[in-house]
Amino acid sequence: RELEQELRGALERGEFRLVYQPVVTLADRRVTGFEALLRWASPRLGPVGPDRFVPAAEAAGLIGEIGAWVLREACATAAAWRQAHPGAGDLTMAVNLSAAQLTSAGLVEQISVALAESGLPAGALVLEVTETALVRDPEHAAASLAALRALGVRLALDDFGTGYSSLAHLRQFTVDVLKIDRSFVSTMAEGEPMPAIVRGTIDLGRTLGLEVLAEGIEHEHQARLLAEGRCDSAQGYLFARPLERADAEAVLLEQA
Ligand code: G
Ligand code: G
Ligand code: MN
Ligand code: NA
Repeated sequence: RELEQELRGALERGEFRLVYQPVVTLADRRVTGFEALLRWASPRLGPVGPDRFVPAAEAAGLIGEIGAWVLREACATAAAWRQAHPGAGDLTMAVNLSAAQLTSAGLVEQISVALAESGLPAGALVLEVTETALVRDPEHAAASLAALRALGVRLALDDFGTGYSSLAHLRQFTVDVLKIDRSFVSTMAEGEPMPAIVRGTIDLGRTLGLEVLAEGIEHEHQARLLAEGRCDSAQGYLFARPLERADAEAVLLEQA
């Protein structure tokens, strides 16, 4: 198909880049890390979002090399930022993994290479997986997560609550961070108490000793309520959109 056709060679032609969305602490709104988000500017098709091209790259058998590039680029960037910005010595970098990536044979090797080449400490890399990806092949996924954990990287459960959320999964798939999906945050209305599902998810995460991160914060009242509710950290347009590299660096300079 046309998308797959255009994807072939896109990496070599330099058509991919990463943008970086800040992660902030809710208590004092400091940037503690970034989530790397892949962008593709196709000369023929224009900008295409990862929602469309990641599945196409999987179908075309290209997700392995694209994913490896994302990991190398994100790790190198994080390592450079930690060195250049005195206040960013503990900065984390999160990278999204699709279902096919999670269970691919080369993943552990790709991550080891990205860490070794960049010098980024494993604990600074966060790998985001979705429940949907985990339940596709649960045994294989659990084995992959265990292997990743053994490398010392951190694991985040992305879009939490939108997949086949079950408490059994939280036991079967050990993670470090719970990311509350933005569809739940968007139900937080001004002047209203915390929706029970958000409250319950924060409490569940805390009880399990996980870091709880809320996604898609667009309004000040949401940030305040989540902070009061002891949610640890957040991402969202209220704080920053996904930023081009130079703009992300400016954010780090500002808070140095
Ligand atoms: O940034 P944006 O809203 O366009 O992201 C849309 C979706 O694409 C999200 O679900 C996000 O997790 C996914 N995504 C973004 N970057 C990457 C990437 O580098 N690899 C994979 N597998 N998914 C990504
Ligand atoms: O599935 P995942 O959580 O990885 O998706 C991340 C996507 O969410 C990115 O494409 C990013 O552009 C988008 N995003 C980040 N913050 C906000 C926000 O505050 N509101 C909305 N609508 N989308 C957001
Ligand atoms: Mn994500
Ligand atoms: Na998400």
